[in-house]
Amino acid sequence: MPAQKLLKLLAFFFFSTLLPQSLWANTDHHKITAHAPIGVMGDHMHKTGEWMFSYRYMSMSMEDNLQGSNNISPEGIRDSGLGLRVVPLQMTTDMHMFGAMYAPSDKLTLMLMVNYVEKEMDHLTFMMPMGPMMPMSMNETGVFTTKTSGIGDTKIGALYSLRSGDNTNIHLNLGLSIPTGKIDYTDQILTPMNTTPSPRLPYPMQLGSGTYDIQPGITYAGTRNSWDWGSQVKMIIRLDDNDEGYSLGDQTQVTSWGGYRFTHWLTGSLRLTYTHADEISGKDALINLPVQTSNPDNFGGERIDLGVGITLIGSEGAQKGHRLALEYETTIDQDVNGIQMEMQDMLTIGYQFSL
Ligand SMILES: [Cu+2]
Repeated sequence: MPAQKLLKLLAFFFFSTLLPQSLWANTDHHKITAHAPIGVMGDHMHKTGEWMFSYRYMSMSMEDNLQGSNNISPEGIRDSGLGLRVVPLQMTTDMHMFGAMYAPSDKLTLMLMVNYVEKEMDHLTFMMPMGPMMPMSMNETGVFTTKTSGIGDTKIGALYSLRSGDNTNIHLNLGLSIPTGKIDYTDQILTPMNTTPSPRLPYPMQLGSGTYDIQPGITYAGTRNSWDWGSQVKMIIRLDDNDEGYSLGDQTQVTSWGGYRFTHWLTGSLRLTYTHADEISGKDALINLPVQTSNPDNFGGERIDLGVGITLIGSEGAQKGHRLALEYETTIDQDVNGIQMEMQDMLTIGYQFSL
């Protein structure tokens, strides 16, 4: 790992852990169960015998293209000399995530998460001149949209408590992603030859990784007075190539948040997330279109997202145990491998109920 990346990781730990500790170090023992912003998974544990059910809706939006960290236009991509004739313009990913948590003991919380995913991508096709006699110009274009939807990968996990104090908690995250999402979706496209076949769609339009992935991590969370904060480091490690002959890139994510409780039923939060992902290794022989998303090298990179969130907490009567939360994240810095679409923002709305 290059020194610059290591420095970024250390900076996150400093701001999330040491700084808040020293700012708010006092002897107040007012204990509340703090949750991270709704976009963070596996942030909290439960007490023996407790169940929690959750539903999250997450919408992710990508638009325009980057080469490294610089913007590149569709014409720039066409003229890049890489033989690219189809350019993605926009992509939305909507996910419906259903989760359950159960704690057989105070030391251990088990998790299950099932996803339904919908993806949509708009493209611009630059038509090939159809021969010397044809009047069609180099700039003739067409547009088309591809869509996929279905079950995504299923995640099971265990949270194991390393330290449970009055004000701070540390636990290990041990996750396994099971490849229930299909990776052979097809849809109709518009080729530079003005034909409309339905080939296998490029990697970002598939709904799963096709591999068993382990997801180890560690989470630190603290709370004092009306403040709470935390930090989580999580990795995704692909165990093998999938049946189509590739594996998505491994990923490391560091996220740190701070929250403030305005009243007993309302909290607000700020969060910074750093994500590093590798390119795809291997190749699906059936993904072969003149578009950047068909090239395994045009995957991975790094990015920083800034999130703002609110959580409504039901603490009395019929609302007890219910939470409703929203988090909006926007990408503030991004550096991609090769040419890729630019991440714009993410919205997560979630409902949690514990008993
Ligand atoms: Cu929970």
